[in-house]
Amino acid sequence: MPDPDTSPLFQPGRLGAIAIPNRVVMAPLTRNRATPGRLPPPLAVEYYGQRADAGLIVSEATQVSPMGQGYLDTPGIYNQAQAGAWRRVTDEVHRRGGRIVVQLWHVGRISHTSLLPPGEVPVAPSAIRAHALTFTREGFVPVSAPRALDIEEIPGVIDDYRRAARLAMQAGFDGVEVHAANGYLIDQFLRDGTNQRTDGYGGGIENRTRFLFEVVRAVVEEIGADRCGVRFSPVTPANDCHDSNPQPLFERAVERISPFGLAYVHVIEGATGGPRDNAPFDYRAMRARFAGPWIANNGYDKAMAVEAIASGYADAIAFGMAYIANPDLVRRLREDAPLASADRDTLYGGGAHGYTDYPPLEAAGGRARRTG
Ligand code: 8OZ
Repeated sequence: MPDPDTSPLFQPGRLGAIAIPNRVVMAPLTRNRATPGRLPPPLAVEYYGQRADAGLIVSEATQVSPMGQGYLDTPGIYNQAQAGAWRRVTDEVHRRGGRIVVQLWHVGRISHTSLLPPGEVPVAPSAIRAHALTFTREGFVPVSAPRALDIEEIPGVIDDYRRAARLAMQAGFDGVEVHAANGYLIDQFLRDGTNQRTDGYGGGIENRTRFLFEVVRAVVEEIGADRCGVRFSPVTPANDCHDSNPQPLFERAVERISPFGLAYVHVIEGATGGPRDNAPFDYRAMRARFAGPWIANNGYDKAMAVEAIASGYADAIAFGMAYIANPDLVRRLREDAPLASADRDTLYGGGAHGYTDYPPLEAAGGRARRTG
């Protein structure tokens, strides 16, 4: 193991326009604590601020429109009030020396009518209901049946991403991450199990990657390619997404967006938050099709992270669950200190408990101690 000062995990680097002091990324983590206007809660200022020594923070998934919401109490970035509330978060992260991008999210078919504007049903590339649950005011319920987006509606959805990217800059974010993973709207367009359209957005791989391409192009036009990342999950089973042949699909997806000169691509290897080996996939072959920085994610420990960076495969590694209970994860990795484990009962919803009350290591050589 290289000593901490020379380990590649703690060397500075660059993700497009964003200079990072180390290669440890905080992965996006849904926490369901937004306030009624779908604003990040006041406690998010402290929560993200506590994690500011990450090389980069990716915010929790944040919907680009009211139709993009699929779970209770997730924040949005589609109006000025939301941008203003996020500004308090980004100011605090920057004050503490950090960097933060917002993850732009549209859930597509993974939603429930009770979460959408009155009279609306979820929208998707095709009217195929997912075998999936979402969390509503009534607890976990099956997602509602979606309707297929009319081709005339698609430019409006792309404009939702464009507006969100503009608001993200007003909110002081360092950039955005387009959420194209985990079976949500963009992923639904990519895969042949969820996209059975017969127009220019469905059929072969060129057509199924068109919506992704157009969303990324809109964001790039709005804020610049070097402030835009994209996240994929080629073989996750999350949210009932399927594709008959993910290897050429995801290789083409990154090849198609590579010429923009993006800040990064971020890939969840295996099943999101689960086993890394649930399905065969050649991530290095995918990586070879993309000319920019690469963030790898899912189940990495320090040794794996060091190896992934030292071998030239990845530029940074994103840690999800570890960031719930270890606000000072960079320091703990650096010092080989023990990691605290997250309380699963306080992941989604609630207040400070399980959110802002995980303590950092005590000064110099102290042990992690859980209070409260
Ligand atoms: C956990 C719970 C709800 C949503 C994802 C945005 O999987 C999510 C999510 C995770 O990308």
